[in-house]
Amino acid sequence: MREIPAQPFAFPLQRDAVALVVIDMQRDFAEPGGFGASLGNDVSRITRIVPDVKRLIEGFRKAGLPVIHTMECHRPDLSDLPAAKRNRGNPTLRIGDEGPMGRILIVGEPGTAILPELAPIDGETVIEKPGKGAFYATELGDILGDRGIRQLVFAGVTTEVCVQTTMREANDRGYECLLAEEATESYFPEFKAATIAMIRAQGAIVGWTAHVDDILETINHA
Ligand code: C5J
Repeated sequence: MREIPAQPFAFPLQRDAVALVVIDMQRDFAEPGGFGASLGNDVSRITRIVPDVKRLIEGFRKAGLPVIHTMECHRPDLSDLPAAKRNRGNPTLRIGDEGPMGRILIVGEPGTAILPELAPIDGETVIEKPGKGAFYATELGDILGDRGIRQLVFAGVTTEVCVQTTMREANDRGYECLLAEEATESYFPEFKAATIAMIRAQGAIVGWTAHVDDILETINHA
C-alpha cells in the first residue's frame, strides 16, 4: 500500500478500491449566462481550475482507475425540483428558466453540459443528481458498491456546496474521502479555505485534503 501525502495525515491509498469523483464541472456554473452567474457570482474563478481538474482526470484514466462525473440537473417537467429549491434567493434566472444557454440546470440543455475540456469518455459513469449531494436520489451508492469502491478522491465545484455535501454523505456511508485542493473551487475564496480546514479538522473528521501533484504521483506509482 502506498500513501498519498495529505492533511491531516497521509492517505492510505487502496489502488484497487479508489475512484475519482468530479462534481458538477458544468457550463451552468462556469460560464456567463449560467446558473452561477445568475446568482451574481464571478464565474471566472471556476474556469481557472479546469487545467488541474483535467490533469487529475487524465491521471486517473492513465492509471486505469475509474472516473465518475456528476451533474446537478433536473427533469424538464421540474418534477424533481422542490419549490423550496427553485424559489430560493433572488437569481436573475431560476432553475428551469430559459437562459442564453438553454433552460437553467435542465437535463439535455447546452448549459447543463459538462465543460467540453472535461467531458466524460465512453465507459465513464455520469450521475445526474437533483440535489447538492451526489448520493441523494441517485444510483451512485449502488454503482460504487457493485464496483467495490471504498475510497473517493473529489474534485469539482463548488467546494462548500456540492463537493462538501457529497463528501459528508460519502463519509457517513463509510467511504474514505480525499479532496484535491487545486481541483476544487468556490465563488468565495474564504468558503473554499474554510471547507478545506473543516474537512481535515479533528483528525480528518470528514476526510483528507491533498495536492493534485501528490495524488497523481502516488496513483501512478502505487
Ligand atoms: C451549487 C454546486 N453551488 N454544484 N451547486 O448550487 O455546488
